[in-house]
Amino acid sequence: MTAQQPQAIYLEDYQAPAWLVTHTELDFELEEEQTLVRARLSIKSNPESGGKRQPLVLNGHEDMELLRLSIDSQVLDSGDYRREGELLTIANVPDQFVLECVTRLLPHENTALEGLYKSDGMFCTQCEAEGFRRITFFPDRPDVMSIFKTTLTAEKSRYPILLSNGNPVASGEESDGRHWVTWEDPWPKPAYLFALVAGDLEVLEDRYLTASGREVRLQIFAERKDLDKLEYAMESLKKAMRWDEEVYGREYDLDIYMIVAVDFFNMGAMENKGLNIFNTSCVLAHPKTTTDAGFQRVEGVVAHEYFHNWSGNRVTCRDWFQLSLKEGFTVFRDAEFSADMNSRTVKRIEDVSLLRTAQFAEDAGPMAHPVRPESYIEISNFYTLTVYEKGAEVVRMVHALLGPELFRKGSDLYFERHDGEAVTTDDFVKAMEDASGRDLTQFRRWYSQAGTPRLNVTDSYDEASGEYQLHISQSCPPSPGQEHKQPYHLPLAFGLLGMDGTELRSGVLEVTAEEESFRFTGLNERPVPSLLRGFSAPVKLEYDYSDAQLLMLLRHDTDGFNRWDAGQRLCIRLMQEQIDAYRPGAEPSVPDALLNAWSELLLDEQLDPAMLAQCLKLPSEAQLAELADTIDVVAIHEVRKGMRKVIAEALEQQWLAAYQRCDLKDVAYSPDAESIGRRSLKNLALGYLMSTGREPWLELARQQYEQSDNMTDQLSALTLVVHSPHRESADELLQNFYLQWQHEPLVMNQWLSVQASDPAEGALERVKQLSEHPVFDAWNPNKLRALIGGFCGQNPIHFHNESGEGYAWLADWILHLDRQNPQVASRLLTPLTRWKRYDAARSALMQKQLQRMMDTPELSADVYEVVSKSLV
Ligand code: B3K
Ligand code: ZN
Repeated sequence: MTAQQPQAIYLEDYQAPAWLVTHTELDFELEEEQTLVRARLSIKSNPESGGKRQPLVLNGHEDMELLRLSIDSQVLDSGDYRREGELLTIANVPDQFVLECVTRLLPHENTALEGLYKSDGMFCTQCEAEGFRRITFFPDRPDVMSIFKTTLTAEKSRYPILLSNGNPVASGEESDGRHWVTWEDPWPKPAYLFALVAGDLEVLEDRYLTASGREVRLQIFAERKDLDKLEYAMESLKKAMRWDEEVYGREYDLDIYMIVAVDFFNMGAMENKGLNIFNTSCVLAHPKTTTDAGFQRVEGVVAHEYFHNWSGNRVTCRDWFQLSLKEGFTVFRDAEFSADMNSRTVKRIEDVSLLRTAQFAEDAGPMAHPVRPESYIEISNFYTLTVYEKGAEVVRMVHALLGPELFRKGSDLYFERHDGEAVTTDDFVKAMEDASGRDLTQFRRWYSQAGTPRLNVTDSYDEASGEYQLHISQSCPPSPGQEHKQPYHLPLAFGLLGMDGTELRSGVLEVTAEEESFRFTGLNERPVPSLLRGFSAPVKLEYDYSDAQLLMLLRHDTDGFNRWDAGQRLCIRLMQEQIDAYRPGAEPSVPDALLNAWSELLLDEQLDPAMLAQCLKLPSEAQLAELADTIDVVAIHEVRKGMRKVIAEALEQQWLAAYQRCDLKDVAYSPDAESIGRRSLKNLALGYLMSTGREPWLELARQQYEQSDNMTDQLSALTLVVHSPHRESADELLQNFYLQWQHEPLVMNQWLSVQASDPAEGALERVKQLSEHPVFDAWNPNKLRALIGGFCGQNPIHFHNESGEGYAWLADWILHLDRQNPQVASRLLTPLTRWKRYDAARSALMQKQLQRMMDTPELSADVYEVVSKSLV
């Protein structure tokens, strides 16, 4: 426990800022041992904050050294202000004044990677959410928007590139080998969007002509060795710019758009105005070193950060409780972009799978919170799947309820009405209401209530009258601080099918009541309902389907998503029965009806391979865990593995045929949707073949490993061999892979992950050894996520080993990392927070580690919040 426990802050306490900063001028002297920052803030009282003059309160991190403070050129002495914790208060200030402040920073010692820090010798920044207060004293809150002018001075030979937001307006050289550049950003912005970069970087340049004919200079910067990995990001950026013009009518608003790739970064990327900073893992892409999933991530993240220019930067958040205003909306925008660029159904399946496993688990755990949280201790803990992914689902439902035209009218109104403002999720919904004439009062509960709603559907059919009814009831389980929930307003997309697959009806029902029925007439047979098509609302839907009905939907549903979902439901039911009845050594079984249906699908050459690959994947262990009452990691793992073997053996010839059909041997690698689909089916087929345990397929995998010209096929083969019982081959290929790729950090992350998730005996020992390996770097978040996140998140049978050693290992790491990088420490903690979901012995062991952390003095606010909430 910390000496003084970190305090929560509440949405209901929000007050408009007492002071505004109209202009911010920053001078950085970047040196090896220190950085001096001179800030010049033009401050005036906020006429909207309620009259009475208030003291000036600025945020400033405790580690920051204050060298000088003046108001209108009058230097203040220490009696004129008070510094307490993160706050600096000046009691007497005029109505309007210029505050000057000089601070001294030590970026090379900044291991939290927030504020100004060094990544591989270059200077860079991360200011969202509250990093700017580590650079200078400032009202560091998103509703204070200021026009920034920034001058960077540094030694020219080490830091030839000096970048900040906006446009470069002046530059020069000093006699001592230093040079400087001044940047001006004409758009007022909150401090969290400030950025600078200084380094020795190479650049890929391009141009973009906006719809209204303005030319924008596009630049992507990276270290010299990565210059050949930037083209895909550049193409993605141009596609995103075009798409936002066409779909949302949004144009870019500066003359220059820059992206910089850095290797040390706490998350994926950051949308700083005109100067995005990216984790290398989300911008570098090359067929030899990047998998298909990696290419798609680059496309999606480049687009996401670009879309923020409107949904986030031009219209920003009033306070951090409103985070989903920009994140939920922007995730919805990037998901639609990716759907338009690739396969819509496959993108939807991938997103829903993530939601159902990880977000549903979050919604059912101790950190559950509404899309718009009501309180937080540390905002960094709220960059969650709920705020991002569920937030995107909420926007998707608005889209479904209004339809595309009215939704576009609503987004136009939102951008026009709030351009240059810091607003709330309510303002977003209001714009949608005003543009459409719809009442979304009840719908707003999606923002304020946590938890995953359940929809229970039954039906009745009257043969004599041909009348069919759907009876729908909804409920939502309690979540921390919210015992009772009110009913939600949601769109339920549906179809009614005849048993031969003919579609009899389709449409969207608007569900609003706790219980209600919908009536359909003129039906000559009892239909099979296809419910929640396209996953039209983020709920758990229960309907008592027979196996025959699910098989029919798997074969015939016109909604691709529900076709896939019908297959998943069948498998889940089958797997759950065997998990519940599991005894060590039991032989899993798969009914012929399912094998026949899969065989039929596999032989259907007309089917899109990407879609087929999705349909033929068994639900993941994580998904089965989320659905269990008490999670039995061993039963889940063994049943899934056993069923895979049965399916592999029964359909061996079909898998081989699919493998051969999808092999793109003589075609050059391309990350287009069709080729990605073929590779995913091919590698799925190879996985099933390997599951038979037969020698020829080991040879096939080794051959693929050796002969493939791309990382997707090479890494798939490596993973399958490493995760198979063929230890000798596994070790040989791991060594070979290491020697081939040891100088490519992103590939080495994969090498670590493959081993961290290896289910073979001795996994904990292996990851402990890997943590001593030269490629592992405990200061680098990507390496930590690959090894520690990989083991604790992707290797459930070993992390949850009944000895409890996996839990202790994770807790040791968290306590170590908490002192160096609290954000990363707090994120890695997630698997332990789920302790209540496991059997008594395991949950006691997990709880013990949480308690051990809780008893540790001086925990960061980040880790303290997660640990203390988990123990309740
Ligand atoms: N807005 C950033 C996330 C910042 C996280 C700060 N802890 C990236 C994004 O969502 O686009
Ligand atoms: Zn975002």
